[in-house]
Amino acid sequence: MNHEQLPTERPAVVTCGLPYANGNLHVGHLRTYVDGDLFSRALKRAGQETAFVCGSDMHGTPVAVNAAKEGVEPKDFALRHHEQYIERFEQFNIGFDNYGHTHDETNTELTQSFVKSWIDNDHVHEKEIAVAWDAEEDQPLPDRYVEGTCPYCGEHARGDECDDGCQRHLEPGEIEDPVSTITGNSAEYRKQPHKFLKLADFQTYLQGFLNRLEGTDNAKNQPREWIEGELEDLCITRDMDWGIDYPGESEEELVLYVWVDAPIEYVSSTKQYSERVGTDTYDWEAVWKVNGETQHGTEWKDEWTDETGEIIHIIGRDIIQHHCVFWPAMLRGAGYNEPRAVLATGFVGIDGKALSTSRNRAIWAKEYLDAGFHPDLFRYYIATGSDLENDIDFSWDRFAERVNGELVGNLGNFCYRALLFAQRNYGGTPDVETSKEIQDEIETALEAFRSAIRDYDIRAIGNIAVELAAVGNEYIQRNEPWNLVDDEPDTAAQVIRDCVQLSKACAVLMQPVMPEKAESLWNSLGEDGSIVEATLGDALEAPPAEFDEPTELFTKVESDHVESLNEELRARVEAAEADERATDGDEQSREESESATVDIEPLEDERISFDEFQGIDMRVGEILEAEPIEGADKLLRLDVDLGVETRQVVAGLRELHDVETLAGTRVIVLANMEKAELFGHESNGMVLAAGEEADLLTTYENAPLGTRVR
Ligand code: B3M
Ligand code: ZN
Repeated sequence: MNHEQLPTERPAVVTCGLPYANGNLHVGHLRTYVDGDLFSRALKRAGQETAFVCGSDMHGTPVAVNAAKEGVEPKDFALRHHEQYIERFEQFNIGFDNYGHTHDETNTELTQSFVKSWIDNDHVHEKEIAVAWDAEEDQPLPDRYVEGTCPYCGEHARGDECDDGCQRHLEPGEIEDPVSTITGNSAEYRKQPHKFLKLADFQTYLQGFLNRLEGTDNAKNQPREWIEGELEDLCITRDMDWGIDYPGESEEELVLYVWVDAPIEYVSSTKQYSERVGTDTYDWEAVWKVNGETQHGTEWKDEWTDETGEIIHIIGRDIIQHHCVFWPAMLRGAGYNEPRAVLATGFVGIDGKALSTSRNRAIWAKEYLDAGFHPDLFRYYIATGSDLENDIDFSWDRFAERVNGELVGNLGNFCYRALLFAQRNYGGTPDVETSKEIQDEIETALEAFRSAIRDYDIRAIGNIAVELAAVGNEYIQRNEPWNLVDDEPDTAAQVIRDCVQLSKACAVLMQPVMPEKAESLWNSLGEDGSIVEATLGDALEAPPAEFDEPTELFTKVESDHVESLNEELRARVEAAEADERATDGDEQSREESESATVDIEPLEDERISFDEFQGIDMRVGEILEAEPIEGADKLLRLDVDLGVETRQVVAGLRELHDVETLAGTRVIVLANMEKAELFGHESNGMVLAAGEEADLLTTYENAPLGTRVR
């Protein structure tokens, strides 16, 4: 059974990955929060009862290691950053309905009740395992206290995550060539008893879960590989003081692994929200439980039921495994509901390179605000900068270009022109009905908004108002009302009436992405109350007959401002790089991986001749059929129509694209690629695609199949 389309009659919760309370937020961190805020506002706007919740991630070695560097207690350290995050999120108009933290009482209690429930249902067992140990300091080295080589991909990795390489979670003892991050000594392994969640108990369940899961393709497809073969146990305890105690009597020494209590904060934060507003207003149990109760046994929920709420997680793409494998197993083990959708976003790079906090190639959230830019401009840039799964590059040049073109030149310009003309000539909204043409345009935009919600297309939601303003600009330009006022006053009134209505629709539709700017436009239209209360239907209701002279919505970003910001960033990056070269030539930046991203390859120096290019035979084709190749996780067998013949091509698209949707896609094929045999299938040609995510090359219009590409 498939999920019913959004919005539904049931309550929803939208969550964002919890930020570790261990540092300052930069523009890369902000991406998921902007996207989550936008999506939850859009859902509310579409009539879905929604809570948007999150909290700070206070525990684990990410916090303990950084606190130790400062020589302060982890709790004080984490609380300080927690307070700072609250302020920062507010400054970016990220309006959580509840923002808690993992160390508070609600989460401590709920986490322990989850673990007790796993124990009671026989999903936990104890094993002795080898854990990394610093012999010199005589202390265990959990997670980020140790670094080494990933056993899966060979890249440099931290104790519990391969964030430079394959992004997999690593269990204690798995990392190779372990080195203590405290002393730099080679670590040794020692035997210690630990508690484990038996993920294998949930193997069949997880397969079904992934089939039901909605959201981005990476979240739906990547985990399939990770649940092939028997699922290994998940170690849920650590030898540390800082964390939530394991709820057993004899295990005082052990705290729970940070990835146990962190996602449970999603539930705790929803619970706190419910307690604050009252369960009549929002009932957390109606979302997180089935029929409001925890469920156990094998019977329930192999299919979706309509007795639950809608759980939607928005996360960075480096924590897909935690959210699409561990978390649903944790929920099910405790008898809770499952996520309906996981949206995993790409990273943010700076000026075409990976963001790196250690190299100071970062734009900090505070720095953006200090530069004097409105938070909504950043929100717009980030939410619409690429499709959700792809990386976004942030550069001040591109920021200025987009703000000046799309916001100042298009959206702002249209609304200002329309309202100013209306106010000066009619004192407000002209007293006529909106034309059919413009009503239809608005209805089309409303439908695009609804359909983007159904598709979790955050970028499309963010773009709609700007697209509608483009319609308005074209309309006002085509009708030239300023030439009509004297000779054709009725037509002039009609055109302006339409433009005022379009401005109102823009306000309603832009609110999820630019809430504060939408509120200003709403005020300019003379509307009562807050735009937060407005419904989608209000986009078609007449604005007040009278309003004051409008103010401009956006201001142009000046080029000398951009130049000075670029200069500042450049100087800082250079200083950090010089410093790094001077102090430690070998030590590669580890934080690089925090957003390993758009590292663009340098352009090829060597030129090819026109004749050589003529030897490359690229053709327009269309995929007729796509099917997975047995035993090959990444490969698909494609039949591609090249007009003159149909070719079989083997392509590595399986994990990156939704196999069902490939048939019918127009592609570009390198037709004279030498033949190859892969997993017993002949590959006769190569389908062209860009980058790590295999973004397929296609045609702009409809050149016939077989057409040569030059
Ligand atoms: N605190 C941050 C990260 O790994 C981590 C997220 C927890 S979400 C439950 O991106
Ligand atoms: Zn790896």
